[in-house]
Amino acid sequence: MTSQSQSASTRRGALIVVEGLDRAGKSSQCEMLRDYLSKGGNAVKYIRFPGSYQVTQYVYHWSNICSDRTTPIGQLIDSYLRGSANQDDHSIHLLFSANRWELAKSIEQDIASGTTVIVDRYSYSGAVYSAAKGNPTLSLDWAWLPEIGLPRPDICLFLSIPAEEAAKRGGYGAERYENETMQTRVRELFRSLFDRQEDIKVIDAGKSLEAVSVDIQSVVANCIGRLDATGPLGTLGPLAK
Ligand code: Z5A
Ligand code: MG
Repeated sequence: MTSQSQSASTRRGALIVVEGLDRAGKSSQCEMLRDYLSKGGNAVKYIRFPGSYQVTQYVYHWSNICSDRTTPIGQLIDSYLRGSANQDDHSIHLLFSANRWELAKSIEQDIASGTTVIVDRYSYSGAVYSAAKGNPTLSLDWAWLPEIGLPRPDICLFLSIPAEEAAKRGGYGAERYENETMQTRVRELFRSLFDRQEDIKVIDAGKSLEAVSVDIQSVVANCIGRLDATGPLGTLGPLAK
């Protein structure tokens, strides 16, 4: 079989990004979606950012990926988030982006070979959290620039949750961005970013875990069903003006 006819016979996987504020339930929902798709016979991987691409056992319908912030870049980010190391705002921003770039090729290869990849936080968090710091030389537009050219999600699910509901889910922890002021700015910036992006699907994440999961399954099934018509995986472009 030629490589051309091989690729023509392999249906590509979908790139699904899950975004949202702290405690919106992103990681819980990514895991539930991974299990749901795996049980349905799909090859599926799950990546968390900031983190590393750790492929563990990969047998038929079962796969697992976790993030443990152990790549050299992941470690720098981890110590910054925990407050044990300081970084210039631009510098840490570019490290978050580099953490995505170091995995971009693997993501593209997985998608091309028919694996659906679920990503927990991506470029949208990257741009928004950095811009939320209010540094006058770090605007949302500046923050988006290093993301241009990364694999573009087929769909980005934004888990929307009121601040009061998020606070009930365990409150804010010890990490750098986990405070009310930062979270309010982040919420506003996600809104401005999504006004300038396509393929964002807002999910009401204030419902029960199971109800949110069912809503996500339906959106994702629709996205996977449209893949043949969607064409090859795209790349992130500049923000609309
Ligand atoms: N960051 C950045 O600055 N630049 C970047 O490029 C990237 C990230 C990628 C760490 O992210 C920080 O990195 C983050 C942005 C910044 N800063 N902050 N703040 P992270 O992804 O490692 O951590 P996180 O997402 O903020 O926190 P989280 O705790 O992992 O949130 P979550 O994944 O959305 O929620 P969860 O773990 O699934 O659930 C949280 C709790 O709520 C848990 O007890 C659940 O059982 C409960 N839960 C979840 N869903 C429900 C429902 N539906 N009902 C009731 N309870 C629920
Ligand atoms: Mg999480």
